[in-house]
Amino acid sequence: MLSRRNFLTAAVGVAAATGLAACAKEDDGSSGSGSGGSKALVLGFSQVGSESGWRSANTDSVKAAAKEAGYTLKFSDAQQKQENQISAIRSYITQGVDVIAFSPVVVTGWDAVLKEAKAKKIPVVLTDRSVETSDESLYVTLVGSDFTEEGRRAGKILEKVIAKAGLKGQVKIAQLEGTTGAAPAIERAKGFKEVMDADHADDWKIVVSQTGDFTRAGGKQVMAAFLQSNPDVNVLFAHNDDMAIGAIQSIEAAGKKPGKDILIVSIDGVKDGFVAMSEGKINAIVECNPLLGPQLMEVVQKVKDGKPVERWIKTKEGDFMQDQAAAALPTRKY
Ligand code: GZL
Repeated sequence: MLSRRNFLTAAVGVAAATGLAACAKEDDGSSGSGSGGSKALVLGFSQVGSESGWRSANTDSVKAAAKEAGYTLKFSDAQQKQENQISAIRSYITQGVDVIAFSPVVVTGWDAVLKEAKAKKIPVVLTDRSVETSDESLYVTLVGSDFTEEGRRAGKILEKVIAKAGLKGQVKIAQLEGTTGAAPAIERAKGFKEVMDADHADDWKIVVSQTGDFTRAGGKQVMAAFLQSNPDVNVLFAHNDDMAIGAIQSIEAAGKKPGKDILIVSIDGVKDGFVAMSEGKINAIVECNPLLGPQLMEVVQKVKDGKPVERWIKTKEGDFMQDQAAAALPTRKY
């Protein structure tokens, strides 16, 4: 797995290569005029898809921040298909954009297209998710969360949830994994397992684990199957709120009470997740902040200007127990 090195200044001299961008047409309506009549910076952005509330909030943040910055944004939605992201990146290279940014749907399979961008001296910025590559010059920086830490935080907050619920005896965990091969799925599972192995080797067990692909439909379908195969599950760890919300539908259809018969810990912190928490159906949420737009545009400008940037720009995020949900809801931004 990529060793994300914190705060190394990436030499961006190459990345700052002028790469004169053709004056781009508006692809997405979120184009700017640039400042003082100069050509607006042209940013090519390939988004994973629109699979979850988190993703929609992330897209909104990127588009709003690009408009605010006066950039010409060329935006594409890959519908969670890597081949669509690769062809979008190739088209940005052909168009000669100033900077390419993308959230890679999975960690592997990017070297070839990133080498093409490097050959054309177009700098690449990763946002949200990371890639596995042996050639660290293929991208300048990652703007995103520490998913392994999110997994650890989920394990630690589950301890509080179990104590608060007074759950005794063997903790039988069902795990709804994110998209297979995606950095958040790999790393959240890894972080959660670290806590299990270190502190709960004898009383916690993941009895069933499967991907729900970060979607509500996936969470609902897979949880229904879990309840058939493992009716004695008493905890659900979902890699995102959308899968947890889908799972809640199956838990209730099985005549069980989510948040009581099956304790639920989830990750993201989207509004619907907080609503479910305020209704007592989710017990705790580990926040994963999707509002990356402003930070991303700041980095994009620095990269264009050839200024050094940190190798990993982490997002700040909190953890929420059920009794905090109602008070937090009115101020949630996504
Ligand atoms: C995490 C992001 C994940 C969210 C899901 O940064 O990549 O993808 O947790 C989203 O909701 O689909």
